[in-house]
Amino acid sequence: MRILRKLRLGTLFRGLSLLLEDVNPVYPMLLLACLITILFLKSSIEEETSKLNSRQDWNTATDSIFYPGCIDTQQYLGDANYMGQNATFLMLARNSELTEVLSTLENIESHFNQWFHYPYVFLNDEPFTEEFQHKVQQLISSEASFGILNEEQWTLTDSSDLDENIQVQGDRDILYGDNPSYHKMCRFYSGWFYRHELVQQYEWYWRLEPAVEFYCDLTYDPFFEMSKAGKKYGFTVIIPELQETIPSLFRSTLAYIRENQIKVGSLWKLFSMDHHLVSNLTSILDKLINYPDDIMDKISDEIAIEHLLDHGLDHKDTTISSFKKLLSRSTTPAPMMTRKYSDLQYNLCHFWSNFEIARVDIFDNEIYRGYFNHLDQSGGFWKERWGDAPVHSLGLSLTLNVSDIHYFRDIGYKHSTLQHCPKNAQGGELTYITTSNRWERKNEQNQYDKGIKTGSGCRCKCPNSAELEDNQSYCQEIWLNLIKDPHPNKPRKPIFEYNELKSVLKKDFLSNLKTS
Ligand SMILES: Nc1nc2c(ncn2[C@@H]2O[C@H](COP(=O)(O)OP(=O)(O)OP(=O)(O)O)[C@@H](O)[C@H]2O)c(=O)[nH]1
Ligand SMILES: *[C@@H]1O[C@H](CO)[C@@H](O)[C@H](O)[C@H]1NC(C)=O
Ligand SMILES: *[C@@H]1O[C@H](CO)[C@@H](O)[C@H](O)[C@H]1NC(C)=O
Ligand SMILES: *[C@@H]1O[C@H](CO)[C@@H](O)[C@H](O)[C@H]1NC(C)=O
Ligand SMILES: *[C@@H]1O[C@H](CO)[C@@H](O)[C@H](O)[C@H]1NC(C)=O
Ligand SMILES: [Mg+2]
Repeated sequence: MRILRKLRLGTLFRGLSLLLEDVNPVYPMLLLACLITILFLKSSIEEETSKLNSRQDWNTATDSIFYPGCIDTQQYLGDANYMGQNATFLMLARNSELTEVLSTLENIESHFNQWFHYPYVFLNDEPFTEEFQHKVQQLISSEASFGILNEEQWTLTDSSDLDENIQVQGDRDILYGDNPSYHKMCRFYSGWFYRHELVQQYEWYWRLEPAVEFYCDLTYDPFFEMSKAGKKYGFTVIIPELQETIPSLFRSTLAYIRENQIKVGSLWKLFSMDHHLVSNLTSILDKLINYPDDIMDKISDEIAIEHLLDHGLDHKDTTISSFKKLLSRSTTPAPMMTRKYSDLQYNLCHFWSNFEIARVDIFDNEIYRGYFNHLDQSGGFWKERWGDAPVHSLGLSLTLNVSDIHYFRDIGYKHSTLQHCPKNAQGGELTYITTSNRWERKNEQNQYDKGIKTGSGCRCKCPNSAELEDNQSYCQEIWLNLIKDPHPNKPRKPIFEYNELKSVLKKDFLSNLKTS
């Protein structure tokens, strides 16, 4: 390819030189320089593109894509080993959101459910109108049930300072903080959805919201594949929460763990930052060392200061530098770690819970229910604006391991302004076969993105706007490191022992002293 390009360039250049024979020979040279620059820029852009996160292979032994690209759904459904699961879609919605609800349903039916016919559960804090129920039923290829939430499930507290607390959150511009129904929605999804009688009839659910979009076809059954792989919770987006919405959520979580002596799962590592990096530290160093970058710096300082105190001042540069370290330590207060509790801190990461494919029983158990009750009693659902997403993530990490979680990387999904849309799998685009003329795709509707070798998507059509995987938070990085870890369930341990590390660093210090 490269050689061909060069050959063509050579011909072009010779052609141009003939044309420009009478012209100052500098011009063709300039032209050539321009062309070379353009080619160079093009290839360096190509190289940058190939480094993008979204173009990497993320499959590991702990979590990988079920089927990259499309599969033959009719053959899949006919396989003797295939079993439809005891599963439903679940959506909480208002009557006023009918248009947005129908838009979600069109999306999920055309991209998935026209082949699988899973039922739907719709929930609302007031009765659904006839029109709502009728229009929904007309659109879907399966059954729908419509439920109402009771008083207990859709409430906050009868405390007299409820309004004031909500208003203060508004004054402080906390996102949705001054919206009581938003608080109720978060509380409902945190602790009640799985107890609703309609949801109790199923083993699995797929949560949907009004006005979400799916960009690819899903030609296999995610419930069945999760079940086969022993997965319990699936997500499409992991991002950090806004700290102001959850100031005391983590402290409350730690209290629950302590009071009930819970042995957390390895999923806990995805959400908690451990500041206990070196064991057996002195109490001063324990305050000074909080992040990996602090370790070598602070212990080297300690060695220099100790040496100075033992040997006194002389006029050597190293002694002066040690003296400066002592001075700096005595005049700099230890950093304030306002969000650190017993060496742990919530890193704010959470699975974005507006999309979930999960088992009902990971919530419907004693530990999770106890956790929700504990949180509910602390008042955080109205005194603060705890979202159901961080509550689900932290709550599930009490019992689940990293290996119980599946990243649905191949599901292209958009909610509000954020989206994840996968690259198609190269050569994995089977012909789209619809089961109803309603979902027929004509002409350009039936044209999809070009695939790449590491792609996972089936017949995706991605928008041009920002891809989350390429503009991601540290949360994605932590997830990747955990699934790459060959022993993700091993408990986290401090990286170093203080005395060992100190003796190594002290040798360095002394040998530098000799040479200086
Ligand atoms: N029935 C009912 N549903 C609600 C209520 N508040 C929220 N919901 C539903 O809960 C889901 C999430 O609520 P939203 O207010 O859209 O929250 P969000 O999606 O995080 O925020 P946006 O990005 O602003 O849409 C949606 O399915 C809503 O339809 C309510 O008061 N009654
Ligand atoms: C589905 O699961 C629910 C909850 O576990 C159970 O009560 C119900 O009997 C199951 N239904 C079928 C058809 O297996
Ligand atoms: C902790 O430090 C003390 C002295 O500072 C040392 O005697 C002891 O062996 C250390 N403990 C461990 C586990 O290394
Ligand atoms: C998580 O892993 C630990 C250690 O391997 C294991 O004992 C435990 O049963 C696992 N938990 C779940 C929910 O699978
Ligand atoms: C990354 O996200 C930020 C904020 O969400 C946005 O302003 C920026 O344009 C995005 N960059 C890319 C390359 O998508
Ligand atoms: Mg919404």
